Amino acid sequence: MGYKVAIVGATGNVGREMLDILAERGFPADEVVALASRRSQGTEVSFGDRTLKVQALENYDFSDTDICLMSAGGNVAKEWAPKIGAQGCVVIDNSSAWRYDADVPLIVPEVNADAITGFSRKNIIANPNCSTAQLVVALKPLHDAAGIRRVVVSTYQSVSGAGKEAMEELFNQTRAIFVNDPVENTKFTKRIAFNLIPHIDVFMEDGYTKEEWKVMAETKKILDPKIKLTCTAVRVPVFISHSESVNIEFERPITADEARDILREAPGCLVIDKREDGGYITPYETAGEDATYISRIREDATVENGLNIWVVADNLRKGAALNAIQIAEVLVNRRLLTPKKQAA
Ligand code: 11C
Repeated sequence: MGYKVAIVGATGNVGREMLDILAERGFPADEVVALASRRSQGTEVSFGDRTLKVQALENYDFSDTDICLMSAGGNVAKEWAPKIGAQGCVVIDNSSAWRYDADVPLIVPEVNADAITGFSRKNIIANPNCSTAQLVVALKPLHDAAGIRRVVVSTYQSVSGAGKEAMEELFNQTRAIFVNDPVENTKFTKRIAFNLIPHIDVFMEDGYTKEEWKVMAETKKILDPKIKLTCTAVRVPVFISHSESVNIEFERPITADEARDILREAPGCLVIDKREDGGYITPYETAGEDATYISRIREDATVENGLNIWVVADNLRKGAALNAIQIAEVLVNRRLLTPKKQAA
């Protein structure tokens, strides 16, 4: 007997990916329910070769649902995740609302699957920010091998991280520039077409943006609080997939060849690293893919035990929907959750 799974935010970029990935991976679900705000009630979404009618979150009873995959933003998560969790349904939330709560595990299965057992305190598990997820998948095997002391990361983040309207804004601005129409910004603070913007999420008091803060705080929670990390997050005119330039200082020596071999064997990683024209990955090539791609592995002689790497992944998949479903798979495979129908 399988699980009953609800997707909250089923009409969004990440919600639709979740439905595709559940079907693709044959997740053991007897029933999948698509939920969103009242505004989207009745909208149809695809699930494998079927179509689901979206129901209103506000009217849905979670008491016979086992897993809720939530991608509906921080405010919805703050209000609804505890209510849903209290009905015995495990919430895997994609927003930042619960990530820093000591009673909520923040999980990237390739990195810290064992930490998942803490979920039963609130019945909530958090999924990290997209730029953190791919970063820690690449850092974990290197940290195990040589001990990471400090990381300097610069992100090149696609517009899909900011939602469907942001993707439309890039498309509309690009078209407007070609046909000489006025260019309008609504979602971004400056023009994104043929430009880039060193600002994602709100500014914090210390001058970092919230996106940068998230990468720093989440890497510590998932991987190791002792790692020193600084981040500059930049929005780029790419539709899907985030890229990261990552400079790493290790405790112990590690060569580029050793790092390449380690990353080749590491879970979730795919190394494309030929030192020749085109011998590296670009974001366009990773859209729709599950792996975290790593290229441009090279030693940094300006610091002791330094390496530079280039990390790219589909932000809607590894950065969000896929990671959430991998978390659900850990619950299932480790028998941490019995389907309610079976338990009854
Ligand atoms: C972006 N990384 O690209 C953000 C989107 O905390 O889950 C995801 C925000 C989050 O704009």
